[in-house]
Amino acid sequence: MSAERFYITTPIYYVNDVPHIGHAYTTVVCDAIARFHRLDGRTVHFLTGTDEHGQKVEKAAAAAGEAPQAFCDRLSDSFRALMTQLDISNDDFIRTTEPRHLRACQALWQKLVERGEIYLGAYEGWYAVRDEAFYGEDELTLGPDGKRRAPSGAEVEWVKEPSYFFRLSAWQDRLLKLYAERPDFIAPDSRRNEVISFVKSGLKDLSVSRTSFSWGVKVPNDPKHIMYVWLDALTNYITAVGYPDEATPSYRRYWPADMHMVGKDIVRFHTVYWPAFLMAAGVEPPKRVFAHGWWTIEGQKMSKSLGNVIEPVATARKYGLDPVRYFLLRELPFGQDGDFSHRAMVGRINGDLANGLGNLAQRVLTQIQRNCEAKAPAPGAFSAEDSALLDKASALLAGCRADMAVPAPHAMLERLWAVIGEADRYINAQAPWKLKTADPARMATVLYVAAEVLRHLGILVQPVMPGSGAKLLAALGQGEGARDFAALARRLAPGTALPAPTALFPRFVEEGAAAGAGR
Ligand code: ME8
Repeated sequence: MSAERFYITTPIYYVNDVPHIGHAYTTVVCDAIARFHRLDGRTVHFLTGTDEHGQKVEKAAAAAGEAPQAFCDRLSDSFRALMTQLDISNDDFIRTTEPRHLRACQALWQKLVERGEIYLGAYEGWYAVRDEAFYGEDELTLGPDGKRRAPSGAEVEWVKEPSYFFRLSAWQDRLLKLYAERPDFIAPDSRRNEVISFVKSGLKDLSVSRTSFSWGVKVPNDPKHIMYVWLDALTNYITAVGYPDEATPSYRRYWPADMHMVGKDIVRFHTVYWPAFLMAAGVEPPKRVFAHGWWTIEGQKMSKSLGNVIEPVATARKYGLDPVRYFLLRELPFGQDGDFSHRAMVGRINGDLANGLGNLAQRVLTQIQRNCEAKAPAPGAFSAEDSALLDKASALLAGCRADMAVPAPHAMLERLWAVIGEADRYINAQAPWKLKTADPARMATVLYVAAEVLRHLGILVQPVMPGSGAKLLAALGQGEGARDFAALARRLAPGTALPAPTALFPRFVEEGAAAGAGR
């Protein structure tokens, strides 16, 4: 990974409702990746935002009895607040109702018209408002309630109206060529295979405008039509870096994006429609689209009707922000589906965090505080055990880089936690508390080695748990200038003053169990 810039995006979220844990998940994943690259010395541009047009949002605004723009302003604010509440380091927050975006959409449309990629016709077929997607008859199932549904479960309705079409059918071969030439354009492989077989099965021209409602970007020179919300939404990724001003420094620096992170539900839009729109307009497609899995909640699909929608801010308040960020990234192999359960969360908090990293930090820092005059001790010659552990800590960076290039944040965390386990075993074996009077010089070496390993862990855990990583580094006397990955090449300076440690991760105590736990 030698490129010095890195542009990563989340999907822009529909403002038909307030944020839930799925939105938080994608955003936290991107945040960890963005922070990782920043700490590794790259110039990162991390984009997130809200998708505000279309029939789904228009209906939600009407149901709330509000004008669409006022409704969007309110809901978009709740997503913007989410970014602060989850400690998200996004560089920009785009809203599709902003003037910069309307301008970019209309410019892209104009370009497609000029290049003969858009023509006027009439659409007749099925449409699912919930998915904002068109479906073929063969994709639908007829439920016992007599309603036709899309594969996602969304109800469809018959739509018949004049419409502009994008010549998607003409892009089939060029899309297949793109996938063949750039095997990592779609990841993971299971998604790539699905997309390739979908495209091979034949592409129809895509309806890209609607006339039956009005909440959207107007088609240039034909304002009865508004643009299909996905053409509008996808364009956000180029709007944000300056399109249509292709000569502008941010556009030249950041486009094509290094990674569009999406959920598995919206792969087709990002890997078929989006590269086709861009190639048709003479714009370079993004480098990569990664589709992650979906969370169920206590074994069930998350849904409003089941009343099990997990609200991210309340969840962070209950368990702690960094523990939730850790859980989301550690609990499931990235790319696969997983289950969000209270039990699993508490297991991670008390096991991995309180008993794992928290306990290691506490025992090492407390001994230094008591027995080394609250200063990083000066080590003597390293034993084979010392060197073995230090080498494992030094090897972490290369391993973590490989994990985050996949990206596999769960693997990065497993790698860090394997070293936590090693460090625990090392301290148990070396028993520095027994050396205090018998061999204080050896005690100093052991505690130095342990503190140096903690410093590595503190630096490398920051992308996932920025607050806790910073707290651990502060407890090791490491200021802001000593917290990036370049600092891993240096060593903890003996004599560094270490402030009195405070617990990194409190144990999670179930309500009602508190009295027992206090005894
Ligand atoms: O699709 N588990 O917006 P959206 C994991 N506006 N991730 C989940 C999830 C779950 N249960 N539920 C949702 C849209 N997500 C469009 C995108 S982009 C140009 C336009 C996440 O508000 C996941 O990332 O429905 C999914 O792709 C996204 O939320 C859908 O958000």
